[in-house]
Amino acid sequence: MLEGCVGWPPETADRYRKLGLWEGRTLGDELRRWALAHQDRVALVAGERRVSYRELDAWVDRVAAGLRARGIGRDDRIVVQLPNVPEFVVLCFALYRLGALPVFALPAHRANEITYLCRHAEAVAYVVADTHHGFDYRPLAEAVRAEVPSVREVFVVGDPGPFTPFEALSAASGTPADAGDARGGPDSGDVAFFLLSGGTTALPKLIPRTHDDYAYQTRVSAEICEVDETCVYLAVLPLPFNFTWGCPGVLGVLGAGGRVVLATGTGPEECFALIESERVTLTSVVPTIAHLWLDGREWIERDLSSLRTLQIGSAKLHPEVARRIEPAFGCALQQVFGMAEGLLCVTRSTDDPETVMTTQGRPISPEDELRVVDPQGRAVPVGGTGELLTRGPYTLRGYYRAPEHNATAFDEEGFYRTGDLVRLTDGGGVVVEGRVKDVIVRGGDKVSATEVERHVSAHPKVEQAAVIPVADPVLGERVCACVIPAADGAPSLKELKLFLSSRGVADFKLPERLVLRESFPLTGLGKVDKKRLRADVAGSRG
Ligand code: J2J
Repeated sequence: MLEGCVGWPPETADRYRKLGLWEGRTLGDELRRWALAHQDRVALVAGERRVSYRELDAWVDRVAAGLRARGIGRDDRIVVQLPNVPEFVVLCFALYRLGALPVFALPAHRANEITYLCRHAEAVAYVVADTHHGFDYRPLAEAVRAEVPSVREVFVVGDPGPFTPFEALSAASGTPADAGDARGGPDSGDVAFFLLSGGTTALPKLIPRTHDDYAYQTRVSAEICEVDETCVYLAVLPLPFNFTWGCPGVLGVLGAGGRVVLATGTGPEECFALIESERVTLTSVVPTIAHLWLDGREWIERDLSSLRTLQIGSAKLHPEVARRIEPAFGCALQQVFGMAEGLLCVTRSTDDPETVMTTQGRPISPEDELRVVDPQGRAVPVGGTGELLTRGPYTLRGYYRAPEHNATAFDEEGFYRTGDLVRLTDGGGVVVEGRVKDVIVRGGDKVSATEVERHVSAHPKVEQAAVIPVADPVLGERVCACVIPAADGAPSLKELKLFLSSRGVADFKLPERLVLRESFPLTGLGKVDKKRLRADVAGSRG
């Protein structure tokens, strides 16, 4: 196991292998098998570009050879920050083949997040697009390079500016990627890549996912979602999101010989046009996008009859909205409750409609273990609400290089404390009732309150800050900064936003509401009582 990672206990790993859950193939090998099986079928569609399985496999080999020629190999970390372009898929599989480890950054991340990720992972390279949605990533790359000396190389998809063009990686016709180098190729039990946690800590945690565990997750979720060769998946959400990459997402659909269509935005006009023209059968969105699409359905004339399933997850989908999906889109709704850390729950096509409308599904694996506990850690009877703890064949046992955090994020039996408050139904369904973790779910984006507090508190006009969610009809929740001003005056919301942006904080984390207070309610232990603060703020106009 890579330094800084926590594996499954050997006897547990053995069991998962014996049960045939972990099949012993790396993700790079998997693509080779899929390419042999599906040859000239179209694997990827992006605008006018169509890439067959065979072409994808060969492109991956060329890029892997190019990376290896630049000294990138097994266990090296590479921060990948690309929008939904074919190069994302190609690069990740090239790294999987080399045993080098992509760290999945979101396109919305800025210097604050990227610098941290590069430093924490001691990344040797950083891969960006030239520009995306009006943002130029090259100056960001320059700033990151200046800050983090381990980053030797920056590769750019598009106009490279001062850096190496991504295209240069595939120019050389080297030896096949799996010819290996001195460090050897990866083993299926090795870490394949890092997802980011939507976590609670001041800085995002890195989630190691192994080849075995991720291959299992994507294969099983594809089976449950009845994905086959006829599946056309529209990747609407960012590719680096676990939901899009592997639930079943890109990997599950490629594994079944289906076709992946990459969307560049989430708006109903673009997405409906793609669904119509590519005859999309499956896609996955967050509730906020589902809302926009429901509205869009009223004025955008498109033929969406190819859609079979719309997956919705990442934030709570309210039953009233859930009930509108099937009539509006003429397809089945599938609720998805997942987390980058592992556990994935989905509703099934065979579930009765009430279960699909009112639960967030049940686990995809019979080996997923779920416990619902009260604040003292005691089991709550079925039907009661408590914190969800889980472990299983694709749920992490520890964050990367985070021993202190791991000591509290997991219990002594290796169960991961999700921070979600849930209730289990008699049928084994999970209903998400709330959360105990200090996170704001804005649309599908997770914002750590602690992280934003750290930045807001650094403002000279802020004495103390507490960041809380406020309810919002469109996004579900928005970020609200509650501030006790410093003696010499209070900051305005605009000042705070500019201040956080200047610190390189991603836009989706910026407070959208500011509440000034002379003091905060405190708990018996002297900590800010956020529950009361939330109730106060909800009951006032700021
Ligand atoms: C309520 N809260 C939900 C749901 C996730 C599939 C789908 C989503 C994610 C994801 C994912 C929810 N109702 N249906 O990784 O594979 C909240 C919970 C959870 C957190 C995880 C996937 N679905 N959530 O959203 O790592 O609070 O993963 O713990 O970004 O999102 O966030 P993240």
